[in-house]
Amino acid sequence: MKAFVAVACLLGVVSLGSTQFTNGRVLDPPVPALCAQRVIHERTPDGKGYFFSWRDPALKGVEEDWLSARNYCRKRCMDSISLETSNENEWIKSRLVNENVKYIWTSGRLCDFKGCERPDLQPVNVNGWFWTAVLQKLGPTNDRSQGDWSPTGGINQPQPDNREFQQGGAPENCLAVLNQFYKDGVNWHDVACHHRKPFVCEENDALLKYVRYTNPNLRV
Ligand SMILES: [Ca+2]
Ligand SMILES: [Ca+2]
Repeated sequence: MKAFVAVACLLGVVSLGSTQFTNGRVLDPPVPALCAQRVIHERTPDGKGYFFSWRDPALKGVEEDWLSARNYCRKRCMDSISLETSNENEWIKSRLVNENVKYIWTSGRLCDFKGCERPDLQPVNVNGWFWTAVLQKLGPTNDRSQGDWSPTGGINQPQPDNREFQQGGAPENCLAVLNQFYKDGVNWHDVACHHRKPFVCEENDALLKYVRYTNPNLRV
């Protein structure tokens, strides 16, 4: 299994503070009752459960911005999907192709907020991307053998290109998987976090452990 991550270090500096979110929005904590009732659409061979928003009758056609997608998942002891290995990446891409899904959010984000000043995260557009759900760094974006960034985008530049910001809009701080959006295959793009997309939740060990520990009588 090829790992995408060159440095599998924990981003201890990245607190769960709200500095990364605008308008005072925060990351939601898990809700034990919702964790116990979470819906699992598929499990990988290692037993980890996944939820696909478009397969849920109540969420069909529903799209969320990056933070709301994470919070839907987090209330259920999951988080938006983190694509740490090429196996998992190919697995999710085949779902998008087979089920004709245009794009999804992942937990990937640029560390460009307070707490991200650490030297190993600089320059941030190269070394500052991480999977927020598991606090794990992605490989450098200029090493094209790592990760799955698209070679092109809206202004014919390799991803991440921060296009929307370059054109006077919001910074493209969040990582989405796009399915042939620019006729460029199925691969990773940096996209402004306010865009709304379907999403995939992945069970989160830390949230499950926390809820099981604090609710010993609940089957989670
Ligand atoms: Ca994962
Ligand atoms: Ca982009």
